[in-house]
Amino acid sequence: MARRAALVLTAALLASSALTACSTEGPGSGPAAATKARSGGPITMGFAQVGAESGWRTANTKSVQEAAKKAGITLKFSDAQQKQENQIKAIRTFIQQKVDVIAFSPVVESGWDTVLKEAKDAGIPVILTDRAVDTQDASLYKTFLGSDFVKEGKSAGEWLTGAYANQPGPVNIVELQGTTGSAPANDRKAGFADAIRSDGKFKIVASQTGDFTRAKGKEVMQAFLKSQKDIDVLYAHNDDMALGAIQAIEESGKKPGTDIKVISVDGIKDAFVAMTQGKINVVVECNPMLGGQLMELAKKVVAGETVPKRVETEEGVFPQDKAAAALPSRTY
Ligand code: GYE
Repeated sequence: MARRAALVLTAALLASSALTACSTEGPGSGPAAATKARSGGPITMGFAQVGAESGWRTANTKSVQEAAKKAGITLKFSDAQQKQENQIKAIRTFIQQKVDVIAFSPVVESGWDTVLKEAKDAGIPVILTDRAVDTQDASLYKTFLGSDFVKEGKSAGEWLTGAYANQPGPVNIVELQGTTGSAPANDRKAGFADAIRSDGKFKIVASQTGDFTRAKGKEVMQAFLKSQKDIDVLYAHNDDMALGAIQAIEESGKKPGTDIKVISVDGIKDAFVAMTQGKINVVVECNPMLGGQLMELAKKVVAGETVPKRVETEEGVFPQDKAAAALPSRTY
């Protein structure tokens, strides 16, 4: 309320409110664009989630909800069902509701400037979590919390080049991409391509989106199996698509993990189980348990403290022979 009122008050008041806000803003941000530092009282966070497309997402949602509760932060949660327009609507609603902070995991990378500008003009700080946005204006968000998806793709590719180091080519790869235009799909594709580029024997013979879901992963793999007669490797951008594809491979009479090597990303329990059964060869971890760190960052940005522009999570790579030992301690 006070934040909004400041926008329409006299020039003198504007100047003083801008001064307070300047502690958190870089040079050049006008008073209307400034986030007013706030202290005390319960914090309300509007959280615009991508959807419920995967095991990773379910774990992420649970982590955010539990952490908000623990931190005493009131959470307004919205599920966009993997649609950008739903997320934009949710963010506009949060702005109308005058929440203290907006956190969201952008379904795709581009097309956010307008709504982020609206949040900024309303003085509401925005935290990007899990997925990044593609913008020229870094002042439209306070911080990003999540993974290095390029690195994940690279790790997947490096495992492959290592596994096939002493084998002749060609090595025919099919790729199941995540949601078209999303940061993890773009970056996991790029990182992987980078890692296999130096050796011409690795060939991506087909690459299509499976939208990060089991159903789509299965469907697209069925199509790959029909159109490609010689598939050595499946690279799936997440476990759910890999698990769906494994069903398709089995139904075609082939053995996943043996006839077709399977590389996946995330590290959900079901994927570890599939690894212990020999059906997935390697999983690159991507940590969804971001809730605790998100609430810490939210408290800081609402209080007007400076936070790092990018906070990355630590992750590992789990080849099949490490799966059984790791399975009991998997938390998602
Ligand atoms: O890998 C996938 C989910 O954005 C990192 O989204 C996340 C990805 C995750 O649907 O399973």
